[in-house]
Formats: sequence, C-alpha cells, structure tokens
Amino acid sequence: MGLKDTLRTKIQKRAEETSAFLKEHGEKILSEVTVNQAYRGMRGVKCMVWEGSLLDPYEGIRFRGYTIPEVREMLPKAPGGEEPLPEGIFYLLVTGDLPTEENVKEIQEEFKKRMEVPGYVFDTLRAMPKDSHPMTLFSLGILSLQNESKFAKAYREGIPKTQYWEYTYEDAMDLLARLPIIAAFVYRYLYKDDQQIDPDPSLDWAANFAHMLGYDQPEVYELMRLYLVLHSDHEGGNVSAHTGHLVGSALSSPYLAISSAMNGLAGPLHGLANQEVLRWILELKASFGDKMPTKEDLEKYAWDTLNAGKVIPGFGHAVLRKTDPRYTAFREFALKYLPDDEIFQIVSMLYEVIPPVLMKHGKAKNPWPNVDAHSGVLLYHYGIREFDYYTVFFGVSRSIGILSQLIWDRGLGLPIERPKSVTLEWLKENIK
Ligand code: HAX
Repeated sequence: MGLKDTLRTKIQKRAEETSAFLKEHGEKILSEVTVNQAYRGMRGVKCMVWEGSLLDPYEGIRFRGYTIPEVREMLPKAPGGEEPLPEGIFYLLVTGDLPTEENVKEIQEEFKKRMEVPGYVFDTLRAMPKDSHPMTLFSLGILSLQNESKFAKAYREGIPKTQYWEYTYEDAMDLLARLPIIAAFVYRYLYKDDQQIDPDPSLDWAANFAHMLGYDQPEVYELMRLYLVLHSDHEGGNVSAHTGHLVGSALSSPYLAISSAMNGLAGPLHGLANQEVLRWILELKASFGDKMPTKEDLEKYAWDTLNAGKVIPGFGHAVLRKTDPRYTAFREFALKYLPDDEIFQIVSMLYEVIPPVLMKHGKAKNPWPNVDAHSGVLLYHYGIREFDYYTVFFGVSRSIGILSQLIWDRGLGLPIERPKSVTLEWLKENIK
C-alpha cells in the first residue's frame, strides 16, 4: 500500500481510538498549572498532543517509541552507507511504523516528482541584501511558496473537513521535496556568488542537498543523512514545533506554518544556538593563538563568559536532564571520521569542563550538552564554515517532524489553539 493510503487507514483508526479515549477520559486532569509556570515559559505543563515523538528528561527523545541508537540501526540506509536515511524517519514519524526499503523508495520517488521550485521564489530571494541572515531568506522562500498551496486552494473551494489532511499531505510532500532546493539556493546565493548547482535526482534527499550545496564527499552525504534525521523532531512544545502547530491550527497552510516555525527556530536560545556554539569556540580558540587551550584555559574562558552575564551556548535544556543523545550520536560520528580534528578536541574537552562549571555556577537546571554543542564542528570540519547558515540545516530537518504532525492535526480534526491568558491584576484577585 502507498504512503497516502497507509495514512488514510491509520488516521481513520486513530481518530476512532482518540474519540473513544476522549469519551471515557476527556474530563480527567492531565496537568495543573502554577503561577510560576504561567510566568516561566509553561515548563512541564502537559497541554498538547504530539504523535511523532516523546522526550524523557533522562533518556532523551524517542521517535514513535524508538531511541536514537535504535533509529540509527533500524532505518534503511543508502547503498554503501551506514547512517539512516531521513526519508525513513519521515515515514516513521508520519505512520508510526518502521519503513521498509520500498517505503523509502516510494518517498524518494515522490520527492523527485515534486522538486520544482517556481522561479519567482528565487527572484524574491535575489531581491534581498546579501548580508541578510540565511534563516530570514529560508523562511521567506518558504513563505513565498504559499501561492502553491494545494490545501489553501482546496479550502477556498470548500472541501469537507475530512479531506483537510489529504491536501495537507500533498503540501507536506511538495514542501519537503523543495526545502533542500530553497536551502541550497540560499547558501549558494549568499556565499558562492549565486553559482547554483542543479539537483542530482539519482541521489537520496540528504545527499542531493549536500550535492546542491557543493559538497560531494561521501562522508558529507553520511553526515547530512544523520544530521537531518537527528533534528527532525523533539516533541511538540519546543518553539519551532509548537509554532508550526499553533499557526497550522488556524488552518493556515503548511507553507505559512513552516515559515513561522523557522522564525522561531532562528532565535539564539533555540536553533540559532548551533551557530553561537561555533562562534564561541572559534573566538575561544583565537584568544589562545596557535596554542591548543588546556582544560584550565577552557574553564577560565567559561567563567569569563558566565561572569559577563552570557550563557554558554550548547549547554542546558528546558526538558533534558542529561547529555542529549543527539549529541552522543554526533560524537560517535566525530570519533569515527574526525578524531584528530582540533575543534572536535576542544568540543570533547568542553564536555568534561563545562558541566562542573555550570553546576558550580548553580543556575542551569541541566549542565549537560545539547545537540547544538556538537553539530557545528562536524559541518566546519568538512568545509561548511559559514556558521550563520547552520540553523538552516536544522530547519530543513525539523520540518519533517512538524509537517508529519500537521497531517495528523488535520486528520484528527484538532481545533484552533486558544489557551487562556490572565493579567497580574487577575492573578492578585483570584490567587489567594
Ligand atoms: N549557560 C549559562 N546559564 C544558563 C545556561 C547556560 N548554558 N543554561 C541555563 N542557564 C541559566 C538560565 O539562563 C537561567 O538563568 P536566569 O534564572 O538568570 O534566567 C537559569 O540558568 C535557569 O535556566 P534553566 O531552567 O536551566 O533553562 P531554561 O529552560 O530556562 O532554558 C535553554 C533552556 C536551552 C534556553 C538554556 O539552557 C540556554 O540558554 N542554553 C544555552 C543556549 C542553547 O544551547 N540553546 C539550545 C537548546 C537546545 C535547542 O533548543 N536547540 O534548538
């Protein structure tokens, strides 16, 4: 059965299961909210549903029940490759089942049919100044594609609610096929004199992305596959996922939802942290000249950063309370392919030095590294040194998870989101 038919069956079954569950348990309490939580980023408030993944503070993310090591082992690989294909994580996130080679092949074929990006998108981006941030261009490119939305068109024509997910699926597939093309365009426009590289339809999604960026080494293909799998989903409450879900809940098209999600991802406390990490490490390295810094040097540098009132990028997390398993997966990749890289050695030393510093500092609830502490060094090693661009990789990947959920939001007929807000006066009056 093809992916869309598989989804049709699954959505129908899950919608019945959900409605039976709601009938029995709908009025039970899932979470209570303290005043602190209302003021402090709603941490820990359970108030939304996200089918694709669940985050345990100590174990890390599970994609449809599978851990990162399991996903790395069990998802189909490219011929001769060892890292999982992102087409496979999309299949897993959207269906809940591990894909076969044929399932992945079908997605690849679908993407190939949907890759064309209209010229006006590139014209729009070319109108932007070259010192624009790549995330601004990426988000704008996606936004400009809104005109292509099959969902928006069908909605205007008055399709019934039961068909919303089908057109959302079509947009999701079109958009996933096109994201690497827009992303690669942004890279070549900003950093390579607008010398664009045509896609190579014989390559898988991730390898083709690397190819269009101008990096054709097999190791970069492998890194890109791993990178695009690892960043794909991290529950629904993080800023990018929640934004995509929230905007989508107004029945805005997937193009509008993903463009908005990218704007959230572009914040320095979220996806932009990966560029901040590399910037911080390179500044640190430069401050020691030719000499390789020692652990004591790193400790002092970390304290200088903290004492200047800044955060140490790449460490800490709103939910995780141990080393991010995505960090560990990247570390394994580095140990295999670039153990002698100087920046990797600094990243390794920071792994030992920073957690005790943050514990002594006494503020961060989680002193351990997150994914952003490791991703940049790998890209840098292979010559992708424009670190302002790193969040775009994250964005291409994160779209997989957000779009998967958007199909489900529409399949389950979830309504527009509208939590209740209050004022301090209201709180003073009502909270005694
Ligand atoms: N360095 C210094 N201080 C830190 C810190 C760090 N790495 N992490 C947390 N803190 C501080 C917070 O700024 C906060 O200080 P105030 O009380 O003065 O406001 C205090 O410790 C408590 O914060 P927390 O509850 O532990 O963390 P939050 O849930 O508020 O924030 C963040 C989580 C990830 C934003 C935070 O740890 C941080 O700023 N880390 C550095 C930036 C970063 O790596 N971001 C990427 C996170 C992963 C991600 O989303 N990627 O996209």
